[in-house]
Amino acid sequence: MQSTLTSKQLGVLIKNKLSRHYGISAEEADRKQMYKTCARAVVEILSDKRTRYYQKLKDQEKKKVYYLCMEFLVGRSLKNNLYNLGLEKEFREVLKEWNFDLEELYEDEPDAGLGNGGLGRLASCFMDSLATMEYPAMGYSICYEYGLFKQKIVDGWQMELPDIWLPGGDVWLNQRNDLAFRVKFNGHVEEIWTNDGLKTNYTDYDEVEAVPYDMMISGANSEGVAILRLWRARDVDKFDMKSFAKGDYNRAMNEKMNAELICKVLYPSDNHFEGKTLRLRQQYFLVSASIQNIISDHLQQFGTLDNFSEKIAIHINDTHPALCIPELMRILLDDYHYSWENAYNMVISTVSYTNHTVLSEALETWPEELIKQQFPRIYGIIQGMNESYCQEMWNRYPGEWGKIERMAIISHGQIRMANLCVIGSSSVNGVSKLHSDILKSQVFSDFYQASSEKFTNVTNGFAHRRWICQANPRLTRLLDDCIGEEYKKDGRKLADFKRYSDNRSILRQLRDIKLANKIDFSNLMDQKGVSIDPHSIFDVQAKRLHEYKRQLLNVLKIISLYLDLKDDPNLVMPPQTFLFAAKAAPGYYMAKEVIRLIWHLSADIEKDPVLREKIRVVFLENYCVTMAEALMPAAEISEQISLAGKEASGTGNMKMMANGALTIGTMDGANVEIFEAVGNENMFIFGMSAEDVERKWAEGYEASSYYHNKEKIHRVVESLRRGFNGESFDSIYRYLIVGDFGVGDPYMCLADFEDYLKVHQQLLDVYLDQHKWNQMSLFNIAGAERFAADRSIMDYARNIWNITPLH
Ligand code: 475
Repeated sequence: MQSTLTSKQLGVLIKNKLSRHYGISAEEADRKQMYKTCARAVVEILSDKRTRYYQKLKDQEKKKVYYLCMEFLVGRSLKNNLYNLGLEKEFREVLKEWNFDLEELYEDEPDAGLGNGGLGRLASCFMDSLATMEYPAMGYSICYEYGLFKQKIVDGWQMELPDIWLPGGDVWLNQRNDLAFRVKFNGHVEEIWTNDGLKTNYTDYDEVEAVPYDMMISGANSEGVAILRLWRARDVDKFDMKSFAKGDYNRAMNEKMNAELICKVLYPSDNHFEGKTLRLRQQYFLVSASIQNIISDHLQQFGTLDNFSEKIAIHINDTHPALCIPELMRILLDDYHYSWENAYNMVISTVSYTNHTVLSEALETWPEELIKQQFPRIYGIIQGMNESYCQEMWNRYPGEWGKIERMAIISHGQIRMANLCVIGSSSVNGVSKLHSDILKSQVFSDFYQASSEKFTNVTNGFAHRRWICQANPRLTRLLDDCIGEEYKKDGRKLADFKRYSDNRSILRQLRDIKLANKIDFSNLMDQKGVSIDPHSIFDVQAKRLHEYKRQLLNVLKIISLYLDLKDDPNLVMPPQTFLFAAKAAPGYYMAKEVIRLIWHLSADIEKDPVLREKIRVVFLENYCVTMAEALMPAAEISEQISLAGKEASGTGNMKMMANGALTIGTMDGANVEIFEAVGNENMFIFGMSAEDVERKWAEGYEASSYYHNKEKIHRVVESLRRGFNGESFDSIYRYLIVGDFGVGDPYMCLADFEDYLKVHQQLLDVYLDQHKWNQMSLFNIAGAERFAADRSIMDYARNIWNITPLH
């Protein structure tokens, strides 16, 4: 239900809070104080709503899902919650009386950037759907003190600055000291025989306290409120009084620093495994606190764990929380004395796992020794699971050593988290049809043969209320007028928009909306000192910087246009602005080189008055959720050009299409399903398919032969050596042509280059036919119908978690 507060009641609520927290009146408050006060008012409204909702959930004794993820890329909360509560109008009115502008207050909220990219943003979109559709659910993660770094570009170099989000972000967090748990690390485990059999004795461990900070997320136009529980580490009181008394304050404080280090900072690598001990400790910290919390809640409600897997689903988002499998085993075995077999079955039937990447460098493997040292009991359990699984496979596939070795959890001194997840859960899913097929046929093919029933697909989605209704109010009004408001609850209704594909007035309005959004975006960038021509085509590639995503291929295309224009300044070409937004992992050299190339190419073009009338390149600094919310509605061309087979799904592709951008892309990830949705006539597909790529590798791919034999490629690659804006890019030339170990161009940019150029030209030709373009745009908006996160969540609920909503 929408909240029924009147403006008057709201006014009283806000005034009381201002007085309590600052001792001031509304007239005396500054913007920061007013933002925080509004946030506190919303939190209070949410608390009441949650109390009612949780009572109902409890009464109905419904099965719940717990979603464990190391990342939630939340972004801002004030606007989202006001929108979902249906209170934007009331807040706007009250604030106006005191001369505050709600839109300005929104800008005072820092982004909660507790995630890297796709995986973390997906988790946040899912929380919105779970709340809106009133599924019993809770998210668990870590309350990082610093979120994903802030990006600054200095002379083309990416600099990383700390993201201090808590001052300003903390108003959304409700500290729950009453729900703290202790997490144990290190120490020793002994096995002892007692009258009741073999017992384990765990001694000499270090303890850290995990304190939950709850963030509430309102469902849209529903009674639901989801809770995202973020754990912070706190020193358990082991203050060293002796050292303190001797004046050794440093030593006295040492313990504390160590404990609190755990949730200091989010690791900034996306699609890449970072084998740091602190990261492993973060993972166990999340998992242990969450599982203890789940068990204690369950016992409180039911008084027994015998019905645990009937009432609880635990979902692990990628392998990062994989240790929840042995942790749950540990508690069932050691604390509640279930037999190994019973515990094992309970765990498997409770846990499900989503894989988000096939990149081998992202696969988590931890040294056995490290796991043993950090969590000795967990290590013992993993060993036990490994042995029993290998034994089972040995019975099924006698003599097939190679196969069994590939499926083992422990091999060559390493613990393979993906294998642990597949073995320890009842469901394994990929995030697009193509990706799930690749999991079955390649990454997990042995497991698929052994237990095909575990494998399934759930194509990703995006929170369409956030990414259409809140981010693009103009388009929302048009949709409301054309198809009514039902699509807000039921994304599939967006398909009704197709009816307007021949309506010239609607198509013109679509064009006007896009232009207005582009002007808004240009104005926003103007404030940051970046000038963009809103009348040029906005060609957007916004995503993490990664070789496989091939920002470089996009740059090579732009360089080709650049060289064409240098050769013939009179060449007719519609003005285009190529917008890049991307953070590179701090230690990722090639990614940073690509940013430098984009930056210098941009500077080079700016110096040429003829060129810059036709093509401009803009690198948008510090891409984050809030910037994406402004950028998606302004995008006209969506660049989704990963090497086929590598992008698990992509979700920016969905957000841009839903805002009317046309996709130029490869048959990769969810692009394949976008293609199914809109058809060849409404999308620009180019390049090799995933199968073509496999074949090409098998045949032997030689980047240098493209370089030597294809004139356009030669010209572009050569220009890298000459450089731009006075900087040579020999590093990238070498990456493409020479490569490490003689394999140049590992993501096959050159193989797809010519087709990409050709299709880009076709796209420009269509752009000149505004009517056709607008029609295609409309089909994309309507076709986004199947990518609402609500649909993904219904798939998970029905096919994996086996949960039903409140009503
Ligand atoms: C995919 N992150 C997108 C998105 O499903 C997909 C991995 C290891 C360590 C740290 N971070 C990661 C990812 O694997 C990740 O973000 N994957 C992304 O998940 C949601 O849409 O294609 O690349």
